[in-house]
Amino acid sequence: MDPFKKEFKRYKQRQPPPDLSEVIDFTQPVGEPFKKWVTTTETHISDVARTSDFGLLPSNEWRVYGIRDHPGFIFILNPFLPGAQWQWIEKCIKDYPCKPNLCNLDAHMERTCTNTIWDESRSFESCMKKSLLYKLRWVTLGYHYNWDDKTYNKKRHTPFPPDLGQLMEFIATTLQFPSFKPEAGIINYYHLDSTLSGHTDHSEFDLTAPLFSLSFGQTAIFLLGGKTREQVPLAMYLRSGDIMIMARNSRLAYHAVPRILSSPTHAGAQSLPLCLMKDKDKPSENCSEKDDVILEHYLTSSRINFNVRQVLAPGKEFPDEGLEEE
Ligand SMILES: O=C(O)CCC(=O)C(=O)O
Ligand SMILES: [Mn+2]
Repeated sequence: MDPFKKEFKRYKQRQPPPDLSEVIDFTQPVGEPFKKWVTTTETHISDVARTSDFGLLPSNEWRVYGIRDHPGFIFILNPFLPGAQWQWIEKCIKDYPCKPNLCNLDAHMERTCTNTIWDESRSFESCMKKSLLYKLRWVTLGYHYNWDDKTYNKKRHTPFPPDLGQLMEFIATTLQFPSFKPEAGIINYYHLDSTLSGHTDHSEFDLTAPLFSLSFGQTAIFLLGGKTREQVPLAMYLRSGDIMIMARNSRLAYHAVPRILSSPTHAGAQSLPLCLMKDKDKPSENCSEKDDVILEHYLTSSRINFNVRQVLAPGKEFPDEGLEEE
């Protein structure tokens, strides 16, 4: 078994539980044992009015880290304003699964039925886990990744959601990637028993552009390896709100999610991460109380990750073979 797979299996295993003492925890001060790996980076100050529009802290307050021996890997510790992650979580649950975007459920039902995933979950009341929402595994945006042949195709394209595109361009510019174009997105929906095995994301034509990844809900253990499976990966926590970027030398690094961890239970019930706890005295702006209950129920046992890629090199079209297909 290669070293990447070995670490994947170690963190996936439930009994006996794995030793988590070497999982990099960016919420902790960079002391022992992590200082041998972690470096800190300053970001420049961006337009403060725009950061708050996106629900982000002013960028000079972001805590930005790198990892020694993984140049091009960037980690931003939850830069969202209190409560602001919900606007993006709601979009991932209510809006982005709808057409014209594609999702795993399209294979099992009329394509337009996936427009009603959210409404359907509202009718399930006490047994929400039986609803379609809990069967959602992925949504693709923009140039839709084809899972079977691992390609993008010029014809499998719908407009990238403008709100998400603007968020990604803003984050990219703040991190000094001003020419990044959000052209393809994958939203992954994980439950507490989900995993994602080791892989590289190499199907985009422009592999010099960074890949941006945002996480919401329950915590993942994320493995970051090197260019081959022979390099022993580092493990780190990806928590709600955290942003991770794979750029330059790390763009083609092997990575995986061997484990989703649930937040500590409260009074015997599964709970939300602290940063998602709502102030019960303040009603949500756009959501009814019932919507809040469904969203919170979902997030107590789920993780949402969206990752956004640039597919084409600046000014370049799809290569010819892309035109022939479909
Ligand atoms: O869930 C994650 O953090 C990683 C997702 C991922 O690697 C992918 O969709 O290619
Ligand atoms: Mn990936």
